[in-house]
Amino acid sequence: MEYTNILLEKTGALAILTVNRPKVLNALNKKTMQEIECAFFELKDDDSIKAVILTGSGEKAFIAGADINEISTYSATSGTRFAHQGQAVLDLIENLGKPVIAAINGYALGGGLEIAMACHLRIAAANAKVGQPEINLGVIPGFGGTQRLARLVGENRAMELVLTGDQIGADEAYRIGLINKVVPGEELLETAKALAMKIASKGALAVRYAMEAVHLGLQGTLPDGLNLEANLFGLCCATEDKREGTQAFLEKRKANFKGC
Ligand code: CO8
Repeated sequence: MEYTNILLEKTGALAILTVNRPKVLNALNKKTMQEIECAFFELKDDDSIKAVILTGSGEKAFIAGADINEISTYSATSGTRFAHQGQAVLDLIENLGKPVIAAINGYALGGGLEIAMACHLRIAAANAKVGQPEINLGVIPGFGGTQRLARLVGENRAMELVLTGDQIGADEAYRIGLINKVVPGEELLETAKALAMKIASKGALAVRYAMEAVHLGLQGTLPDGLNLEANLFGLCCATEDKREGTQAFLEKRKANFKGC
């Protein structure tokens, strides 16, 4: 697929996907969502890629939400359909099997915050602002915001953000556990890259199973989660990476993981 609204750059084990509609603060229209979906399918199948960074073009915005021009045309039926389609793209990101890091370089509002929350880790520039302003448009979050925000920061904070539509700054977002780290804007991409490469240097299967255990475990009961963890631990024990990781420790050398 030829991409017109995103940029996809691959360097070694790392891919950087940049939403590239700076004139509208990288708002997510249907075409952009299709391109993001296509790119993530490509990255999922590309065994050379071990980590992905998602960011936005320009210095002002990560993603300022779904495209309000399109939302203004939705009926009940098409609104439901597009919410489902958007949710499927975010589910693809969340279940990619490799870490996706959101590098939040400015506004992450509405669908922008929702896509950042579908990523596994979030780093923000100090000037970033995040929020779920949908209520100001007479709608509610539709790309999973009511669900992922409450899971990340708790019902109380999520309810406040969703009902007021207020934006909060990067420091406050960090304080409530919505983002992992705040850095000066000029250090954002390098910090995200360093984190991505640190995780990419681990055993890819262990990384995948760890994400699965945390994410799927949170959807069910504690006994179900513990059972899942034990089964995935057992799967790890069958890998070459486990043999290499434990041997390397015992031989006092650095492990060289192969992802198998
Ligand atoms: N959609 C379309 N265009 C946008 C959007 C957007 N979300 N955000 C900004 N733009 C456009 C502006 O219209 C403007 O265009 P133009 O230059 O042609 O007038 C350009 O981007 C620059 O924006 P501003 O002039 O407004 O820049 P400011 O610095 O003054 O303000 C803000 C920046 C505060 C980010 C402001 O642009 C804003 O409030 N944007 C809208 C934020 C918002 O409400 N986001 C939520 C959208 S709804 C949503 O995301 C729902 C997700 C689930 C949908 C499920 C079904 C599909």
